[in-house]
Amino acid sequence: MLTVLITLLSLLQINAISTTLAPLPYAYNALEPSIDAKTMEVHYTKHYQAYLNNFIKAVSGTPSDTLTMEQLFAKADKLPAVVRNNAGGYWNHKLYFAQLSPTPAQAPSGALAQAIDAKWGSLQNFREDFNRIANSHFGSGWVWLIVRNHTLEITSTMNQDNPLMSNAEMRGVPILGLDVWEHAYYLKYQNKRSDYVTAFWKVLDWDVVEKLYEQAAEQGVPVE
Ligand code: MN3
Repeated sequence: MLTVLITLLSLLQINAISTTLAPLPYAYNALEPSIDAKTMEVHYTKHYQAYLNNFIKAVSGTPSDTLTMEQLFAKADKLPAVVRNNAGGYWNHKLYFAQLSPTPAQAPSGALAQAIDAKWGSLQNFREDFNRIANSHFGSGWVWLIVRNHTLEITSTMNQDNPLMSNAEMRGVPILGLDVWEHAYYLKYQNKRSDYVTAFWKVLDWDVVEKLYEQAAEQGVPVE
């Protein structure tokens, strides 16, 4: 429980950059059968780790070395591709792994549930919209639920970009992020991305999404 809490707290500090990955707060096989153990292990220990390693290598000794994640993302359009891709890769995966759980809250409650109902009418309608965007996203990227101008929006980004970046089509604070890179699902689902997207909802912990929503609502959000 403490590990989960620490992970969550560090997740909420978007400026925090650590040089090592915290251990995953659940076992690689804990999300079976929704997400298989091999995918989790390779995704966490190879892909996520590589983004962090390559990010540190790319910024070492450069002016970017002293910037926070937030500052880096704010000038993402001016960064070398290697910095932007790996900074995004690190941050996006931090969110991804922290929002998954073997014992997830299956639905939002409180203010987040109200905001989803206000925008989409129901959680099911929201999921249908989100799934449509996730299933039709061309190539590698991410699909997000963001807070923008005090409202919720669904958006997607290419590669390892995210909605905090200056170049994002729709900027806002991500409170839920779905990795639709093939490395996130191919071992188990092959070309059937929609089966992975369906399975994702079974292991998404809405408590985490809700905490991020509350924080985003408190702090205010970037406005175009
Ligand atoms: Mn990934």
